Amino acid sequence: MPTSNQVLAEWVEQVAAHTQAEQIYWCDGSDAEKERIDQMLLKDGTYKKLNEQTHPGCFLHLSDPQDVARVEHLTFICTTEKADAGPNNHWMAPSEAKKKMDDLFAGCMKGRTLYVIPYCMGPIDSSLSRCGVELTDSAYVVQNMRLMTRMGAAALARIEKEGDFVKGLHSTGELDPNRRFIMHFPEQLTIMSYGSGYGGNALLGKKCHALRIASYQAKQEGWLAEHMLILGIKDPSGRQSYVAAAFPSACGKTNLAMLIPPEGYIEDGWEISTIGDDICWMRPGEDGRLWAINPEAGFFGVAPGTSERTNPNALAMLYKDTIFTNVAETEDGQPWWEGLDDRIPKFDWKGNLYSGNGSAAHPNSRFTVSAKRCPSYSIEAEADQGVPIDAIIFGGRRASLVPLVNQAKNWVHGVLMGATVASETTAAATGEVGVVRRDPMAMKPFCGYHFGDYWKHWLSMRGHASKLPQVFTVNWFRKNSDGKFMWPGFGDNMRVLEWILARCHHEIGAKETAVGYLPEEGDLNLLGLDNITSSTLKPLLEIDGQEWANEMSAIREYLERFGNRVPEQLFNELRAIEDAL
Ligand code: OXD
Ligand code: MN
Repeated sequence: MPTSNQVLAEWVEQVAAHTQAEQIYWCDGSDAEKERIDQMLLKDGTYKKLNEQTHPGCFLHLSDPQDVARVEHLTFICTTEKADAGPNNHWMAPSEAKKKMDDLFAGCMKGRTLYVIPYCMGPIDSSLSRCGVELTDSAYVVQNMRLMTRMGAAALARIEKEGDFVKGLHSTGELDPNRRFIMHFPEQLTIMSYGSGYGGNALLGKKCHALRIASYQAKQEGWLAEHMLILGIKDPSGRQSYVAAAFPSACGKTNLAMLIPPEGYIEDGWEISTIGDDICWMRPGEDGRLWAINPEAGFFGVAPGTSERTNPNALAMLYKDTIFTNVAETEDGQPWWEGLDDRIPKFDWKGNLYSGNGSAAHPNSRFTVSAKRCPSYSIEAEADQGVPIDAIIFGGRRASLVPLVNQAKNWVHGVLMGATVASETTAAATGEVGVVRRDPMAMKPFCGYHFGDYWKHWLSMRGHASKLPQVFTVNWFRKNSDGKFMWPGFGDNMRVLEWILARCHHEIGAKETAVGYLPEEGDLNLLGLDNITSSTLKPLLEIDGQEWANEMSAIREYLERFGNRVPEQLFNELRAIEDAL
């Protein structure tokens, strides 16, 4: 399936020569191709077939035990000027990075096939979508990209029509952590990734393209590429609203995106639909609103904790045509992970007999599945124009301080809130788990340029869109003095969403505090919630002046670390809050 796009044809030839690939294979995205590659992966042991009766078309892949998460310390933004990458990124000079990667790639595909994957991020005919081509020597990557993007002949046709595309070069190399780098060259719309087969490092359409490179493109072109789920909510009157929500990795974005409301809500006629669970591209429309698409076509979700109680929609989609990576396996060949149910698996995520000690599935074990398999997936996710966003939510895991929900007073305040949210780290990235770190807009690992410029870009949206969404923070993870979660979360988060929408549509008042608008006592619908009354909820909806004054000092210190690129408006807003406190 060679191409009429000269740049692409020459790049493929040049990479094949440099890597000494044994053969070149152009992916067409067909069912026959999928079947052929599945069979090959089964034969070479990359895949293990799961129970065909309970999980038809599902496969288990166990990765190298040292290659199970994103590697932020090995991920670089290679802009000409170091200052443009900002203190939020690791930086390497483009020439040095290119030389390092050329050395690693030299001859690395000897005896291997070079797969060419043309892909489109977003609906194939949408003007909001962008295309890329990933060259990889991993057939496992091909099968994941098939689920996560619109890949193959249709994407290639769009690339040939448009001309430009993001170039992504990937090799699993030797899977040696000492020979592993994920390099981004935003100015050249190029990605080079070596030495890992893990999703966020290897499926280049996802974090590398749709966030790091796209955030850079979005800044040039006046839109936003964000680490956000997109959720549709229809109320009993039939009014349809859309919410985009940013949470750090492994903080429940997939669960929120697929939420099933409490029974009373369903009876009343509320409906939730899923547009996306991880990435959101938003652009100002002619009507002054922000219109959003989910650039992905599938879900690469965290398995542990997914259950009939926490996310029935997710569970329902995982019984067919799913790739499981690093989960455990039951005696009869079913995938299993902690939190699923009380069966004891036979094998752990390394393929060893499970001893009963420690986790059987890796804490960052994953499922890859087409979005179309999700019962709550909405046809609106395929709409070329996207969906109009009413509310933007920023969240994180905070055991203390941060209330259940808080509305920003205006856009600048909302940007300040987003820029300074903090969360406890999770197993989605290599490193210590449970450490509180600031994770602006949940983009700490994913912003392709200097955070100061990024916040300026967010503020500039006021000039492009006259009807911007309302901005909120949420915290489902507050704990009491016994270390217990104070809010039930999951489906009950609907109660908070209802309040958020009522605020967006100017239907309800709020308690004004120095740090934002909070629900008045009695305004959150608690009907049908056992053990939670307005009074037990009180501490979750209060602001402690002294603690928040301390938080503001910490925020000032944090912003100052980004130097003079931080927009002055954020400091003005901060000062106003400090005065009010
Ligand atoms: C992801 C992540 O895989 O954020 O979505 O790590
Ligand atoms: Mn993510």
